[in-house]
Order: sequence, then C-alpha cells, then structure tokens
Amino acid sequence: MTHPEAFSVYLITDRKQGRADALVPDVAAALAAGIRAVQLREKDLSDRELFALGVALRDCTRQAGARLLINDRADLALAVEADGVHLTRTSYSVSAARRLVGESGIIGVSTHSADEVREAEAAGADFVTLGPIYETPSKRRYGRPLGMGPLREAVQSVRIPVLAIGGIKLPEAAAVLRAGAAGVAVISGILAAPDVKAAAAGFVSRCTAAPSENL
Ligand code: TZP
Repeated sequence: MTHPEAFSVYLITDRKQGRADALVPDVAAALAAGIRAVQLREKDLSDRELFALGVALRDCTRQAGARLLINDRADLALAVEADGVHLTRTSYSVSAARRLVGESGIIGVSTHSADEVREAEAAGADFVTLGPIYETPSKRRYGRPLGMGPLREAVQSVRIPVLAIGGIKLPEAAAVLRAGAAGVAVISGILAAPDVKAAAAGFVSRCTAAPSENL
C-alpha cells in the first residue's frame, strides 16, 4: 500500500450510529479535520442508494485528497471510482477482489484473530482491521472483545498495517498505538460525537503524534 499513513485514522460510516440524515456533511467535517481514509459501510441500502452515497463521498474525499473504500463491494468501488474495497468474512476472496480493483486498488480485510490477520496478509491484503478490541456500542453484533493479546501478536507477525477497531475512543487509541497498531478504525467515536469535526481532529492529532507522545 503506497500511503499507509493515510489509514492512521480510518473512518467507517454507519448512519445508524450518527446523524443519519447528515452523513455526507459529517464525513466532510471529519475530512476537514484531517481524516484521510473513509470506508462506506451501509448494509441496509439499495444499490441505487449506495451508489448515490458513494458518489457523494467520492466527491468530498477526492477534494480532501483522502482515500475512499467500499465495504464488501468491489463492483461498487469501481462504479464510484473508489480507491479500493474492504472485505469481510462473507466477502469473496482477496484474489477475486484483486482481479476487479487491480494492483493499484487498495484491499482492506476485517479480521477477528491474529490467525486471520496472518491469513489476510498471505492472501494479498494491503491492510487489516482487527477487532473488536474493546466493547463496542453494538457489541453482540461484533462478538466478544479480543483485548490487546491478539493485537500484539498480530502486529509482531505481519508486515501489513494492522488497524485496531471496536470501542476506540481517544484513550483507547493511545493504548492500541502503544501496542503496535498502525492506526485505528472508528465509527461511533467520531460519527456519534456531539462535535464530529472536533472528535475527528482529536483522533488525527493522537494518531499522528510521535510514538513517545502516547506513552
Ligand atoms: N468491526 C469490529 S467492531 C466494529 C466493526 C465494524 C464496530 C466499530 O464501531 P465503534 O463504534 O468504533 O466501536
């Protein structure tokens, strides 16, 4: 992946956790605060609605010089000229996605254990999210928190960036960076905050700080 630093804070969308009718302005506010990677992840929209949202997010991410990835759907990623696709447990394989997005496309993979992180790297993923590390607002959907053990093990055994996900607020961001995470993936910590721009700015400054500042 050419610019892994873009993913130090990876904002993932979920209209249900933020202000549903203000998703695009909220993402724009986060971009204005310095976020450089966004994943469109809205599981309940029709293809037509997803396409419209993808085009709107492509416009604002492009203006900000930020990356846009689409959850699960390499076809939609191509349709909206996104930078890549983010695969899940139920998506097709990394190699199939690679055929669609090409060598320059970015492929992220959601993982839930150190073994899955190693498998994703071997399959050709550019980066992974690993979690949930902490309890999340919708904890049952994502399974039990993994804690720091699998994160430490994963970052020591792969070369691709490992982003921590699940229940990450500012204190947790500092902790996972100390454990070796390349960055954090966040939904509610930014989109459910009363001031989205300020919350995003807080993550950007925490996650781009010199490592010694998170000791
Ligand atoms: N995968 C593991 S935890 C999670 C996903 C998509 C949700 C993260 O949301 P939040 O609000 O940042 O805890």
